[in-house]
Amino acid sequence: MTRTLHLDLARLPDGWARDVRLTVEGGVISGLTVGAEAAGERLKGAVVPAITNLHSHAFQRAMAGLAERARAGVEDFWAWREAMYRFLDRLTPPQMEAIAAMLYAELAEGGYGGIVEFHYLHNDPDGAAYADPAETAHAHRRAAATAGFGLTLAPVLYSHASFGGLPPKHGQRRFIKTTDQFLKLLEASGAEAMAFHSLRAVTPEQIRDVLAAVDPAMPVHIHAAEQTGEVDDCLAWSGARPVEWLLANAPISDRWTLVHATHMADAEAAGLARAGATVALCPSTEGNLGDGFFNADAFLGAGGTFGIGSDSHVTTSVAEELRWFEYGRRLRARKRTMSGGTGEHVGAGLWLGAARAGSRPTGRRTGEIAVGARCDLVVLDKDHPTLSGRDGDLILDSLVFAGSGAIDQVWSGGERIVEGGRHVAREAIAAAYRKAVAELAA
Ligand code: NGQ
Ligand code: ZN
Repeated sequence: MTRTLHLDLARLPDGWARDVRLTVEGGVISGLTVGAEAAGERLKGAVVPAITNLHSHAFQRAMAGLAERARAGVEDFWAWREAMYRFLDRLTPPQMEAIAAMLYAELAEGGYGGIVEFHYLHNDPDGAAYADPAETAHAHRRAAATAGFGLTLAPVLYSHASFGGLPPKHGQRRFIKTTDQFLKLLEASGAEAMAFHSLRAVTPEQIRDVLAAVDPAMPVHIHAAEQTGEVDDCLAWSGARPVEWLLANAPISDRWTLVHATHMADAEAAGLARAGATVALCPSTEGNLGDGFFNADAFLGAGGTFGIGSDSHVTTSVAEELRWFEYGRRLRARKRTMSGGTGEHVGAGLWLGAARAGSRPTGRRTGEIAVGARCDLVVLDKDHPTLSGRDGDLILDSLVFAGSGAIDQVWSGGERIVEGGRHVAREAIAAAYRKAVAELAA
């Protein structure tokens, strides 16, 4: 189906333009004319590219806020992880679907147009494969379809508890696959991307065998160097730090997305940037879990690319993630306006950069209002108080630093999924979500 959209005001890759006509075919922008006569559907306000969320464990949305009680001495990342494992004791595929649909609807309202689902919840509560091994993958596909949200499914290989191929723990039974089972799952789920959970969870042989078996263009995702404990364990195992090990032993390239990459020495950060990998930063989760702060100076100084994931989903707002990143840098450096080149609008630079970063991790062009890119758009209400009197890139600076209430519409793959700031199917999705949460609490 071809559709024609008329954008009164839009942020194109090289600047703002008026009266932009888009033709959209199969969810992708196939034509773009600036200064066009009004035709088709008119989008008032200021239109910017929507963001692809580069990292998600959708089910964790339903436990956001449930692990926030102070317990002196024991409250660290690994204790949170135990709480997360317990949350999985009973979770069913229909509950996963309801939670994911709610999450995707809320993320759309927050400015995202699509998501990479880093999906490792493969097995039933006893740790046995479902009759259809892609059962839980399908649940996420249905959720994305319900929300009209662009999905890049990245099934995850998770085989071991820690470095050196240690046997999995009881709490990990729902994640575990062998290499062969995983390759079958990739097929059965129609995966667009794939993931190794972490260097802790797979062996070097598994990385080699999987990469030899899959489509050489398929995007690859992996968690790396999120916690100092993981860095120490990696050093003890190999003599190298996680990102250092990956750069030396895996074919890291622009096909790869490293999630977090929190603890990098300057040389690792520069090496990762030079290799062309994308970093999926998850600032709100990294803050929530007390991970540490990304080595942005070295990585960005070497020309590195990063995008945004919301990971455990303690917030669903793009602007909040970007703000956390920028404020983390400012707090550490005791300076202002850290990100971007001299004279650049920091909020605009962060937003547009995070949008563009969505292409390689998903394997499809997105994040720009340009011919050949997915039609993922955010329409901002220029009359909203936070945007009143703002023009040009001050619009995006104000969106990022003054609150995201101005999001009026979001389009994903050429379809409007948010209108008036609310997901078009929010009511039905929320009813199913409430039912799932009530079952889990029972
Ligand atoms: C995850 N989350 O896969 O959900 C992980 C916890 C792990 C974060 N790392 C499990 N934030 O890392 O072993
Ligand atoms: Zn993660």
